[in-house]
Amino acid sequence: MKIAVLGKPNVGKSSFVNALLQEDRHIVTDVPGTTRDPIDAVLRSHGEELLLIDTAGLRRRSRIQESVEFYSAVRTLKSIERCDVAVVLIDVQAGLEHQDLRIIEMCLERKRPVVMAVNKWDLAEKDSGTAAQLEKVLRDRLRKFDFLPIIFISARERQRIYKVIDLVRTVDAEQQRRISTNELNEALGPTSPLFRRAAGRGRRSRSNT
Ligand SMILES: Nc1nc2c(ncn2[C@@H]2O[C@H](COP(=O)(O)OP(=O)(O)O)[C@@H](O)[C@H]2O)c(=O)[nH]1
Ligand SMILES: [Mg+2]
Repeated sequence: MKIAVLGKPNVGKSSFVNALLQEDRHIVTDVPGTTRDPIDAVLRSHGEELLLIDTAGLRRRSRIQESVEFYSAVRTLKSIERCDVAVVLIDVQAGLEHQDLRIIEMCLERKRPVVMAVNKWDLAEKDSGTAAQLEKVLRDRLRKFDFLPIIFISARERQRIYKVIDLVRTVDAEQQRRISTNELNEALGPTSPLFRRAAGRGRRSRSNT
């Protein structure tokens, strides 16, 4: 299974990949957006090899000769096309922005299931209700994508990072699932409650005209 790690620069993609690998294969620095030279990495998990695809932004030389990374839709798209499942990271302090919705949309348009991981949870001021409240806010913002699994993680503290992989497995299994004709008929066919309700509505609207 190939897992793309997506998100804007500085949300912690490389840190997340490093945390899973427990080694510093990727260079992470404290200067925003200075991760360099991403390499695909293999994570062994439950006797299986998972390919992790980090997505670096593009680098651009600024006036002060510093290398600054910026979000690149082209690179994101390349990662999406190579993957089976996408993990979209956001920064808990930045919240969910238009750009993040665009990344999620790009994944789902290409039929790649998405797990949303809210990173830097260690920096959030929180009490026992914070995660539930924030999850509700995020689902409202996600609108038509509100079905996505959402998990709060800290790549720095390695908090719940393997739970992300569990969720990846779950959404991948859902994606692989084939529904038999029988099951489909039962869900949508003439004997199903859904069908009757639809038919009922149809009759009512005809008799109204
Ligand atoms: N506090 C905190 N900082 C993090 C966490 N994950 C990443 N960072 C920091 O965020 C910055 C950007 O991380 P990086 O992995 O390079 O982000 P990328 O551009 O998405 O690959 C670095 O300074 C990291 O140390 C986290 O879970 N908690
Ligand atoms: Mg990076």
